[in-house]
Amino acid sequence: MNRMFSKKSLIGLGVLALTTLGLTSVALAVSPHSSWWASRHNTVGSSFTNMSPSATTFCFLTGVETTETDTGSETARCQVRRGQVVWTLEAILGTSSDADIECEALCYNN
Ligand SMILES: [Ca+2]
Repeated sequence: MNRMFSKKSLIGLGVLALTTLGLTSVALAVSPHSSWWASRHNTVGSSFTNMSPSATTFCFLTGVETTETDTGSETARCQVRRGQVVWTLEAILGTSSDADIECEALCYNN
């Protein structure tokens, strides 16, 4: 009976070791790909930057800076979207004569 338990323990350790190795390999596969920015100044609307391929990378927002968004209509927004071909980074301003928005993003290989 002790021998059976011992075998099971060994099998359990083997499974644990393989799982750990698998998870480590996945973690090591993620590597930096590229960095991007988009900005818009003084006028309502959207300015966008096409980033890296959506099939092989993932991107996320890393920085935002706004100035002169000091009245009710002066909204400012950064947006990261996964398109069918590429990721896009968008800098969006509401109605304004002097507001600014700057956005930064990073992309990593899947
Ligand atoms: Ca303003």
